[in-house]
Amino acid sequence: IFLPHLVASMEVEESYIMIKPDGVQRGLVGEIISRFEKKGFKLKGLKLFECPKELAEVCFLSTGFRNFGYSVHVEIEDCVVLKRALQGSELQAFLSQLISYITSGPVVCMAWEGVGVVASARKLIGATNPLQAEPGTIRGDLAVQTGRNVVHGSDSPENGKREIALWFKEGELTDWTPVQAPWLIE
Ligand code: IDP
Repeated sequence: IFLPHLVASMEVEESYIMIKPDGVQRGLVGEIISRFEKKGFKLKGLKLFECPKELAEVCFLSTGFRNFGYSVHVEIEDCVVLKRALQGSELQAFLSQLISYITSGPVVCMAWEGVGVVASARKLIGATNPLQAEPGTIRGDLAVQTGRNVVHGSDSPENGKREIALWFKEGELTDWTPVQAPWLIE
């Protein structure tokens, strides 16, 4: 989903950004990281990671439900029950597709911090369907299909925090002060 109403705030926020397996396979890691770096956000966590199936399920169950018109917040414990209930359904087939995509190769997990980073990152990334994403955005410039849209970005500050906690272990995040900080924020 694209959230044009998500207006950049003046708050310092965190966003979970992930380069999906197609972005890694296509050699776009440097290009994508560089767009966030050049904008002026601060990288707090970075790793190449093979997403376990269980984590993919937690992340995509809510997306799957949303695409079918339901608003559901899924926790890890709910997965087994939900998956059983969905067996044989269209929603389950869609979910399996999303899960095999995200587990098909390594992903790059990132935690970015900055003023208004959540909405700004969504703008840098562009619309979910790359054919509708504006030129100049990551998806607009580098992708053609929703099912291969190279990058993920959190859709709210709350989800930014939640997703960073889900994808990173304690000790994998670093707090530091970039020397350019006073040249970016007055
Ligand atoms: P977003 O990534 O722009 O926030 P969401 O609607 O949250 O978009 O969907 C999450 C991800 O699920 C998408 O980025 C895309 O990879 C995948 N996805 C969503 N809808 C479809 C679809 O209709 N076909 C294939 N993949 C989809």
